Amino acid sequence: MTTASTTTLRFHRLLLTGAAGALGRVLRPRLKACCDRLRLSDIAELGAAADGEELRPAALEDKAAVMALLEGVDAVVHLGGVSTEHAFETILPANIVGAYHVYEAARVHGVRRIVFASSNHVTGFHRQSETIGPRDPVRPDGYYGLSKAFGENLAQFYFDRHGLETVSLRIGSSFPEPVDRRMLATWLSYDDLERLVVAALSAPVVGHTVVYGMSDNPLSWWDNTAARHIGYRPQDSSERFRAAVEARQQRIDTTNPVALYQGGGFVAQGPFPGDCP
Ligand code: 15L
Repeated sequence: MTTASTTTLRFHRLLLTGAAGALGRVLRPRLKACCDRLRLSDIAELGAAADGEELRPAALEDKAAVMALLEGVDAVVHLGGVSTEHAFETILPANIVGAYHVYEAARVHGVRRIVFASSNHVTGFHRQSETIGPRDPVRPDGYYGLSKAFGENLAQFYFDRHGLETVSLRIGSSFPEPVDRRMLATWLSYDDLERLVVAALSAPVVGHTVVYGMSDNPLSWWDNTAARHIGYRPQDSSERFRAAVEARQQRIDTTNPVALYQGGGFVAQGPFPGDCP
């Protein structure tokens, strides 16, 4: 497997949660260079263990299971949980209760660092005409974005109270290529995703750092200076896809909230079962 990063950092045991998800499957072969043992967890099927891999299925809402999952682990890449907008009742156990379990288990087991897959949807209700950075107010665009804001606050609290370090990655749109005009700003290539995660694991001191997960896109809504500080140097850009995207999506309806806000379609989802009429 060719990897995009050139890290020499090695943990003894690194845990990847959400390993069966879309980005988990991308990172699984690429994180091996960072560790002797890669522990993989999910509630979905993980396939067969390759050399150096340990498979540990676990539900994030099961505190005892998460406590056992983090035993003997040096660092965590926490992608687990629900990764799109859903009813609050679906988000709560996996993303809110589950994140608490991961941090509590990390504290108990003396884990050094967590790389937390947050999301751009923490700030999705900022307008596309704004340029914002991690110090601007959060404006979550749904229950999913709210749960990621909770995760970032949890990370800050565990650093302030217990010294447990986190890099929260507000991931944009990590797909093989940008498929619409919004993604020309939010796209994060898989190689840059790997570079970002490896930088977040390797930077010597991070405290709790919040960065955006984006490639070197010429159109951008995010000031990502903090990502430079942790050593992230994106090498891909959405620019080479621009002509194809613009040909496919020729008109933008600027009265549509989806085209006004950074969160795109997430800002207009719901109501969900469980919401009051
Ligand atoms: C996310 O947080 C989602 O996990 C992903 O599926 C995309 O929808 C992405 O945001 C996005 O904003 O494009």
